[in-house]
Amino acid sequence: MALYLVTGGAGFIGSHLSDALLAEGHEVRVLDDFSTGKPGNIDPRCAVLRGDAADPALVRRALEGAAGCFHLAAIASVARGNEDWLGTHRANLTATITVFDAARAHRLPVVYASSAAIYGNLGEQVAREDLLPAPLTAYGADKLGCELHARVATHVHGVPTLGLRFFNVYGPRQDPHSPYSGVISIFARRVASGETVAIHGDGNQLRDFVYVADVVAHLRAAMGHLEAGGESTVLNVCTGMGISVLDLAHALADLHGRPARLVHEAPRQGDIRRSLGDPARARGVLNITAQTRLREGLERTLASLVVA
Ligand code: NAD
Ligand code: UD2
Repeated sequence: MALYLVTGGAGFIGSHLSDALLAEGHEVRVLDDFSTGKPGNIDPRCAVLRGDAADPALVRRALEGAAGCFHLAAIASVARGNEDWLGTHRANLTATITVFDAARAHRLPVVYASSAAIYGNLGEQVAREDLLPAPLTAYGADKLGCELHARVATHVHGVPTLGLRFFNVYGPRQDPHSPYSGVISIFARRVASGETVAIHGDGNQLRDFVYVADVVAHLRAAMGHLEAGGESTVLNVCTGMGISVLDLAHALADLHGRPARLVHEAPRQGDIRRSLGDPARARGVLNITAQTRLREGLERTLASLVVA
């Protein structure tokens, strides 16, 4: 059993990961500034450090005695990256370099969150890891920067790194109240409370939605891969199947047994038209695939809202 640092452990994905690590008998230390994360997401068995993941002294302290780091802290909203370019840059890239730098001393393995946003607009192509990245947003550019600095961490400083390019993650605990949150949590809450659902643009934009438990399984497998001496690399975390935003709104309304009430709004600036990933490389390297079907994941997400 080991001690792991989870940055962003008060957030949506980080809190599910922490729960899974605790269930396996590991110790978890969370570093979070609570900018979007919530204390209530954190299991009381976790040790908590409150602060900025771009603070070098704090991150060094957070890594003391740890066997590795899952670096998930970031400002995850593409829209916020458009509005606050410099502020999100500090959280999304400077903090990642800070973590790699702190991991240098003991060459600790770092599994970090990259994003499908690094691909940019691929037209009809399915996103494969060997395609040339061409991000279209500050968020995507910073996540690509994380991958480039991970190469430096590995090749110059001997830090094992694995970057996971998450596609659109969804599930319980994704904040349904913030306008910056993921589309499924926003739609699920609005459908459940009988409110209208806002479709940005025509709604035919396509996304590859991956359930949070599957993302957690990839994160754990990635750490296991590095601990076993596996190569440092980047991998997609996706299902390989897409659904349009419009069909998603109808699917959620159907599950709720009521017709969807839709309003169309202006398209979001820089919105990717089609985001669909190829999971083959992750399957090859980590021997893992996303298991949860969209319908099942949506049902669990809706059920969590009813209980909450
Ligand atoms: P989230 O907002 O729920 O979690 C992020 C956490 O990081 C929050 O608890 C927040 O308080 C914390 N944080 C932000 N800035 C910080 C800082 N400077 N110092 C310390 N803590 C800070 O988002 P999430 O969906 O759980 O995202 C987790 C990671 O996965 C992020 O790196 C995000 O970019 C990435 N990602 C998410 C998705 C998705 O669909 N949710 C897709 C691709 C990549
Ligand atoms: C998500 C992640 C981001 C990133 C990227 C990977 C979130 C919040 N963001 O960005 O972190 O890594 O995936 O590609 O999870 N939409 C509506 N109405 C709404 C809200 C959204 O139509 O009320 C549309 C939106 O315009 C977009 C789609 O739904 O076309 C998905 O939006 P999103 O914000 O959930 O996620 P995305 O793909 O911008």
